[in-house]
Amino acid sequence: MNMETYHTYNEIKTQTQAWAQALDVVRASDSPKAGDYDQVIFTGCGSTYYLSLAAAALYTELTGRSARAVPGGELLLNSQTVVQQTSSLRRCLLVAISRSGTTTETVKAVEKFKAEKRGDVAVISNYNEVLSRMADFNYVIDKGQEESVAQTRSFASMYVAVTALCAKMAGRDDLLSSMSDLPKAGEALMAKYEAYAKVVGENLNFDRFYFLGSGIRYGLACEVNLKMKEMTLTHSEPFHFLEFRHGPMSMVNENAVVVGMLSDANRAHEAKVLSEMKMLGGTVAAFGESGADVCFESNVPESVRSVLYLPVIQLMAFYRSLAKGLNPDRPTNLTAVVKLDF
Ligand code: F1P
Repeated sequence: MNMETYHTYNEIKTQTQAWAQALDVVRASDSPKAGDYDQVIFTGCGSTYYLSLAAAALYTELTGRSARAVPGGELLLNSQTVVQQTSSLRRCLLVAISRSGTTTETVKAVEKFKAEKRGDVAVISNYNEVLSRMADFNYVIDKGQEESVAQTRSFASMYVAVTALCAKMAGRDDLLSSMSDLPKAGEALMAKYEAYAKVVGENLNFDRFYFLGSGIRYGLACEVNLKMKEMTLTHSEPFHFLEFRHGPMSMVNENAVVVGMLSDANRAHEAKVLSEMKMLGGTVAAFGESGADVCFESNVPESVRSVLYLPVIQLMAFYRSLAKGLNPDRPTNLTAVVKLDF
């Protein structure tokens, strides 16, 4: 089968070009100053909500300031549970993330935020659309644009952008410059591990996938879980590592794959969970900088290299989709953008 006939495959395999553009765009643009804001909120829908979860955790880790992530629909319909009444001096920064820049909940939520004069808006998108036109700080990564419905290249490009933005707002130019090594590391990773992704993806004895990720990686665990669900119609769920023992691990058997997005900082605790799941008959797929089934070997600092968890798992979902006779470019029941009558 010729993989290049699928948009999804081409988009996954070319995504590092979009990572590079994301870095260029953020480096060249003005950025908000962390000290100007009482509250920082990240928002998006589906994939871009999960991106927001990852971004909020990273923002706090790098700046030491609190941030939170909410779905666009929640910010629109339940903003009273989200937006604090900030002092007039220091306001709220809303970071809206959207591949299309036209998702109704996200657009309406930003319109409401601005109408209520809550603060400033930063937009990260792959298209210069209505959302970008409302931005005080606008980051458009057009090389992340894609034909397929499930986000792969687009998501990764926006994640690199928000990672760079968090580093910049934290005043960590050292981290920002170290990110230049990511595209090369991503290329090497896909070249080395595509075969591994194919073997796991094509094994239809597996009927359930669990994605474990903690700290800055939990939002990414939610995203790759969505990829597996959207592209392959497989039962899958994301969890924080230690949470998996508190009930969900009852599902682990020889038909289960447990994907572990290992950190350096908490490697011992996380690896123990994986070893226990192997004892229960599960197949473990560990990802990390080193000492894992898939090793990044990037030498990029841990806080700014998490995009490297994505490509091999995206390929795994792609190959499973084909093995199940599905079309990864056209996930069942889904459209590329959700437009609602509000
Ligand atoms: C977000 C979205 C997601 C969905 C899928 C397609 O659109 O519709 O809700 O999970 O990934 O994209 P956008 O606001 O990022 O364009």
